[in-house]
Amino acid sequence: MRSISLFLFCLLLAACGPKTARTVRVDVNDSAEDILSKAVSTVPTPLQLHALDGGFAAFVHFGPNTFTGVEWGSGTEDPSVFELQTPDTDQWCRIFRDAGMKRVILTAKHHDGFVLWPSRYTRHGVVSSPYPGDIVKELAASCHKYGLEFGFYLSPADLYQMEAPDGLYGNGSTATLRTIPRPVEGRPFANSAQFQFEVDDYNEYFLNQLFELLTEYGPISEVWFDGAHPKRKGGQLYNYLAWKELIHALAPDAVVFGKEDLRWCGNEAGETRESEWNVIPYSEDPAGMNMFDDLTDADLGSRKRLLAQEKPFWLHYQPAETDVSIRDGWFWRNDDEQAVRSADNVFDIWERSIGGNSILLLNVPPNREGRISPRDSSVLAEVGRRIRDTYSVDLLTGARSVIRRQDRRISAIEYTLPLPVRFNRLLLEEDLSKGERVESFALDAWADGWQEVACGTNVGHRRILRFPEQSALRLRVRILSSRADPHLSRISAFLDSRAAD
Ligand code: OTN
Repeated sequence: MRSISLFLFCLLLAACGPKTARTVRVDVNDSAEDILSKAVSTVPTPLQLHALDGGFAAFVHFGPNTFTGVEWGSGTEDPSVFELQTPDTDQWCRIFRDAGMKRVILTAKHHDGFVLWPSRYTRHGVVSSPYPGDIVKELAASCHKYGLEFGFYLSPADLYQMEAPDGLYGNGSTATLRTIPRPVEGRPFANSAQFQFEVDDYNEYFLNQLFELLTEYGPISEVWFDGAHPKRKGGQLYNYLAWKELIHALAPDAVVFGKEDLRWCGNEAGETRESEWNVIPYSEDPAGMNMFDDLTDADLGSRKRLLAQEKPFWLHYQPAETDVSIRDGWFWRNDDEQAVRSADNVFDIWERSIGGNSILLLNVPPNREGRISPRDSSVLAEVGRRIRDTYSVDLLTGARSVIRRQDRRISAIEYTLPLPVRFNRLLLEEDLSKGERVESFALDAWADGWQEVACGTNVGHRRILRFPEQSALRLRVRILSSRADPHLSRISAFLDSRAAD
């Protein structure tokens, strides 16, 4: 009888623990301790955690720019420039899969307004080009075939809809009640869902295209909204709250980049923060926000930053996505002068982003044949080998561990190995259901006494610490500062045999 009551007590205790949520309000009277406790209670949704777990994704910039050699089209391109013949999206996906990528995001419509699928709502796309196919459908099928998730980039900026005489972007139309999707003669939808929104012409157009992509190319794992604007016109505003309602209804397993789910890391150079906190302060509740500013500061979520916020404010879990191109530019231009990053460089970005509490979205632009070029594919193959060779064998397997506590908090975890190991990587993960807790830590190796080898700041979803090769029988992770009792879900050691010391 006693054990049952103890079990029930523990259940009750767990149920009475701090409530966790994706967004937590900080009230005017909250103390510094309250704020840190609420920060720890701010945790990812299952979809955000899935995106972090997937980690490494492929971005695919493909369209008229591939054939014109510019980075930003004008919107006045003749669709005949898209002289695509026999694209091989299976080849793309084999290369992405072998590199260790888990998701592919295609520019279904870039800023130039040219659409890569036979949309009902514009002829400015593949239907008017020499290519008779549907790139979005072909890539979605290849992703499914090779076990990759599929997402699409749909540019809010649309130069064709700005420049065309009957363009809808910034045309001064008023918001009236519109039914989405707008029926088109001879092009019925298999999905009978209907929505009503009070929107202007361009937002109706955008919602109709979202409906096509979300219902005919799924399952969709990520919708990507670029915040870039080559031009503006007519004070056009975006009704993201309507877009969001459609996405949540039609693609419940999709995260949205550029809005409350995933945020831009703040640069396109593959640079990463020393401390990437994903618990971000906002002055209003992100759930009701229509526009999200670019967050580019070096410190977005440190204890100092959070405690300096004017109360009330909201704490919001919002992972960073590091988008960077393998090439000099987002689109393929040529295979002689256009630079391609080395495998060392890509692997370095991978370790700093995936190992820095972020998601890595690496752009790999197909060439004019609709294939990934040899230089890019060989870099990606080497990166895949390097990841597997370095991170497949956890050198702490079989180690005996001891947890040390101080003031009722974990202060150190010590490992004793059966035989000395050579290692130059330490990988830590926090149990994010308990929040982001560790603020700084150190790694010690035993050599006639504990010698500090390296140190780091926050951990979050994953932290990879890199240091000169060590050989030791014993190692220790010391927690130097934390917002609450740490809940590390993983501590592993690895050896990158190709690393330069
Ligand atoms: O000129 N730009 O628009 C630009 C230059 C350098 C880096 C970024 C941008 S735009 C920026 O792109 C991000 C994705 O890489 C996000 O979409 C941001 O919202 C957008 O402002």
